[in-house]
Amino acid sequence: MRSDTDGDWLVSRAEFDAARLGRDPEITDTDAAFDTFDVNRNQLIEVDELESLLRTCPGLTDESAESLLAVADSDGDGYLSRGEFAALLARLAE
Ligand SMILES: [Ca+2]
Ligand SMILES: [Ca+2]
Repeated sequence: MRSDTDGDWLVSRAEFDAARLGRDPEITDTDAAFDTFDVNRNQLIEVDELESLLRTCPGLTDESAESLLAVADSDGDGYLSRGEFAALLARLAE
């Protein structure tokens, strides 16, 4: 049963990642964008990194990095996780 517990955790983790990331058909691009703009490699997009994204893609939105971060940061920790970043890009792409 102990190995079942381990197996369940691994499956849950994989399913979680798939559910979170896999439903966006542009996830490969979003993932690549996240890695590109996560300059300090902390797996979070902070406001400085969001600003550089907006400078790189000036036609993306008129909103400031601060206001985009405030809207997209759904768990309120002040950073964009991979999932929050993907959701933001999906929204901007509409
Ligand atoms: Ca970062
Ligand atoms: Ca967040």
